[in-house]
Amino acid sequence: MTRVLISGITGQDGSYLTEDLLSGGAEVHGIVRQSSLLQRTRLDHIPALAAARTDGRLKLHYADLSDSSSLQWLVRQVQPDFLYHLAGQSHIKISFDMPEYTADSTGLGTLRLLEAVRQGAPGCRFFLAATSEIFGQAEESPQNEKTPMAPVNPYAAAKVYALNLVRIYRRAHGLFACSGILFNHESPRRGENYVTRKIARAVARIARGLETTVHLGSLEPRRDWGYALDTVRGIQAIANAPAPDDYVLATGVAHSVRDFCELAFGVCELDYRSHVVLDPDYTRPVEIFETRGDASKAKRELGWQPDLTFEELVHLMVRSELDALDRGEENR
Ligand code: NAP
Ligand code: F7E
Repeated sequence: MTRVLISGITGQDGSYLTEDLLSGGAEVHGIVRQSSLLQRTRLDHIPALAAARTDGRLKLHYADLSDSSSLQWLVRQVQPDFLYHLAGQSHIKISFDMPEYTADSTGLGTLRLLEAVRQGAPGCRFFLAATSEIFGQAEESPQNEKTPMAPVNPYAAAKVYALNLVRIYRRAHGLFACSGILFNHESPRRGENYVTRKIARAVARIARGLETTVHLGSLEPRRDWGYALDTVRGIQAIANAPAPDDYVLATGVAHSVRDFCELAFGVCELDYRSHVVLDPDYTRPVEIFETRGDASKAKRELGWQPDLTFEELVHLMVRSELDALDRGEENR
């Protein structure tokens, strides 16, 4: 049975990846960190996961990206065939407020995990969730694996460090270390302080009369927004490729925050202009105006391409928020 260790199992991507891996028959081990609440909202409600915890195919272990000894111990104990490294502080505005913490969890956390693999399970395939943010405001569009790295925020700088480490460990130590240069990917499980989920949630609450406005930063930035489940399929294809390499995963199409608002409010026949309040609290010291990825290498070498369109994604996210409200629940 394939044994997989996931850092970031409680996050958006980690929860989808876990469902996929369990349905494919793998044994999944997840890293969770100590907190005052035991609720893990993206995992707790999934019946297949509850069953897998009972039959021992899903195990959660306490560790932290800041704590080498727990990571070293865990990798030695589990002896994973694959390690999907998805954990870290990933919010860009917060990375300006907490640059040192971001560098430690996202940058050094990757080093600690790579060392744990090199010393304790050198045959393990290591996957890093890298990001389109490494390109900053790129001079070329769309961006591909050869586009120069030019980070403009502390999160992106930490991911550049992490991606360089993956390349170094691949070359210097012969590890199967690979990465996905992931463009934005969204879903009903996206964190509530990312713009797509924030808008989808607000639309549902406004439509049901619970709120009247949503405060946003700039509406002009454009992002290559894909669907998290498509990305999670791509991540697995990269980790299972014949040789370790880095691949862009993207849709190739960019839309503005304004486009997202227009469509999302449109699902409930609302006009975003009556409900969106521009608020400088949600702008950033440096903004990237457009990201757009070229995933032709992943398509050519791995046969990967995204399925869900932008319009379908927006509908899915708003409908999911409406359904959760109508069931009397908060969405996970
Ligand atoms: P997410 O929902 O924010 O999940 C982050 C995960 O990391 C959570 O499980 C979190 O645990 C865990 N974590 C954070 N700090 C940790 C620490 N110090 N020790 C152990 N675990 C820690 O992120 P996501 O959207 O699934 O993204 C997954 C990865 O892809 C991230 O590395 C992100 O940078 C990268 N990425 C994402 C996107 C995107 O559009 N989603 C695009 C490019 C790259 P808690 O639940 O305890 O907080
Ligand atoms: O912002 C603008 C904001 O925070 C998207 C992370 O997963 O993808 C994500 O980073 C755009 C930006 O995602 C608000 O300024 C306007 O231009 O949803 P976001 P992001 O910054 O693109 C990359 C690829 C990652 O790797 C990251 O980990 O929307 N925006 N108003 C806003 N953004 C937020 N969050 N909140 C607002 O109110």
